Amino acid sequence: MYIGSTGFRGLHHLVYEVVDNSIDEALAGFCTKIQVTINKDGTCTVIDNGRGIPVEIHSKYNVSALQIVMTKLHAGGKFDSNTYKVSGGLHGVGVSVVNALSTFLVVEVKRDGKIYTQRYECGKEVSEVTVIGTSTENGTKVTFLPDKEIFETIEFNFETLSSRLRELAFLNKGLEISLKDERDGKEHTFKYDGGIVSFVEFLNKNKTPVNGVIYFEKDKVDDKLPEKNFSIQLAMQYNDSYQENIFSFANNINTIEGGTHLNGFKSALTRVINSYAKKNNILGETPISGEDAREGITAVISVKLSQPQFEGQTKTKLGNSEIKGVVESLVGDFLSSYFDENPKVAKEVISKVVMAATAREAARKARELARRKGVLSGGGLPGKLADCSNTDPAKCELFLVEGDSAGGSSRQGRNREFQAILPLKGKILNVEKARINKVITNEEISIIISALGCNIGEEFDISKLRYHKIILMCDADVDGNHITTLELTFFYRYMKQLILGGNLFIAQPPLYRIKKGKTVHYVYSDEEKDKVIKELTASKEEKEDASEEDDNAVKESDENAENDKVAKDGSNQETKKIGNIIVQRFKGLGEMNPEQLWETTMNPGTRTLKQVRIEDAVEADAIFTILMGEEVEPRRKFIQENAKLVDELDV
Ligand code: 0RA
Repeated sequence: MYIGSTGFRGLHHLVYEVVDNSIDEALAGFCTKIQVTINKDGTCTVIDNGRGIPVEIHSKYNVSALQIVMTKLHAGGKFDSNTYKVSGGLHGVGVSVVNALSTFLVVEVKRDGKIYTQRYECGKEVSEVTVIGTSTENGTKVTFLPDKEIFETIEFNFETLSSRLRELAFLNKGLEISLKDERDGKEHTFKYDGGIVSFVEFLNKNKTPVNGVIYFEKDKVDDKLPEKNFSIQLAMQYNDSYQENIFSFANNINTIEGGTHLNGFKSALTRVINSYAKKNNILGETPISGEDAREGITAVISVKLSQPQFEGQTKTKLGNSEIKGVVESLVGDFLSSYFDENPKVAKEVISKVVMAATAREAARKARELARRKGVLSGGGLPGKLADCSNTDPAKCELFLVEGDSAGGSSRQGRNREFQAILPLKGKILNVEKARINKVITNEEISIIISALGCNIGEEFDISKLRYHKIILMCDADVDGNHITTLELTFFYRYMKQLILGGNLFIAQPPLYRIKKGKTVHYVYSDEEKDKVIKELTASKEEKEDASEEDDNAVKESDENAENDKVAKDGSNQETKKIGNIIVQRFKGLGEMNPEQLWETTMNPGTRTLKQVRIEDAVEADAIFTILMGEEVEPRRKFIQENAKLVDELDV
């Protein structure tokens, strides 16, 4: 499929595909403004002030070029072969795909003093190209309604569009991109004359930088070999945190799986820092590793090339092998002269890096010690781990369970063939505030690392992963959510590959058990509980009990201590009766018996798991920084703005 999916992502890709065509116009130097509007009727409009799609009759097809661009696959508007096309989008298939996937689409072109329009339904023209007015301006306007027969949802999300458009504005210096939501009036305009320098400043907004942004760009244009054209932009700045935050792009596509451009940059950075440190005698006892060189770095690397090869699970890994060497040598040359010319910055950066190396060495020693004591892997598994018997990682699951008592129930309730249990002592270390040596020597974290077997950071090796499903299982309360957040922070910062690979899940334990006669319902939210109770009381015989039911309904809404007292039964679970319906509230995993835990939360046939994904890497980093980092003020602001979520996030 060209748009990748027919879900939420694919829907938004439609907009990006249209916008990509406008960005091509901007790259060719003819467009300065792109305006995206989510209309009240569910359509989306993209307007640009480029040259306008050509309208003249195409000699080969004997129809308007506009109609060809809009209805023929791969026509994509790339008539003039000398503008080297760099946009990725849907691999450049063009707006005709959007058209084919839309119930209707209307295009308007301002060109040669006139305004032209044509309408399409399900990708097919339903009118001629018609002149509807005059204009002294140039540009293209596309309005489309995604086909609800094709897409699971056709409701556009403002925030999703907003963060991608912001990213595109950063990547295309000076281009103005605006987004308006006519459903509620929300509006954003993005224009960054600093380009990716502004991007790095934005990413470091809630962090403390240690130097100014270092910027470098280079274009390699060869008129005789346009397919070899290549450009690179790099912006980087260190901050005083321990996280590495590098965003790489190829042809404006966020290569979340990295690739040769990223590898080239990393090699150059490590090499230049090592040689500078050696030359200036600031190298400590320990050699500087790549991870040391990147501790606290925020960087954006954006390359453009004419024939990108995208690989990997989500086609977001740049594969062109020649690019590694090209980037490594360009960045290497630039950085070494930059450090020579800016010794003050070089000193700041390198002393930070040397500190990182020292801490890492301490961590290594601690790990060695731990290993010798048998805490970490090296063959031995943690004593607390109740492992499964199957040894095929693809079939195995590891539950990280909150607390020993829940650990006990889940150990009894599980299927020991493929489910392993690791009980954790409550709150693990907040890795956002700790350097690697502390992280790795933290008992709970080291246990997680050794149980998983795949190590962390640079030594991460997915082939050693012992379980392909890792399931975070915490109580459905404020504390449980906090623990989940801490665990997510750890996985996001130290084993991001597991999230990208779709290995990380969050279990969904039920909140209530509702029993009437012999039927039992487990429900997972208060709304669902109310719905089930309503359904159960709606039946005929229940109506006879109406008065009793009313009494109990009043009692139920009255959540006070007295009610609790009445409600407690011997099993330490909160129970309420509504007529002949028994509603039992689970206050924690530990209060469920093993069979209940299996049935509701662990049994692959009946449970619900939430898969953890990174929808938006910029947003994810910002949220972890704000929620788990040092600065209090941004956190306060975030909580105020997201008041509804506070309960869930518990910060
Ligand atoms: C083909 C040729 C030219 C421009 C375009 C397509 C074009 C396509 C889109 C799609 C959205 N906005 C667009 N703007 C322009 C070049 C035409 C010329 O040489 O004047």
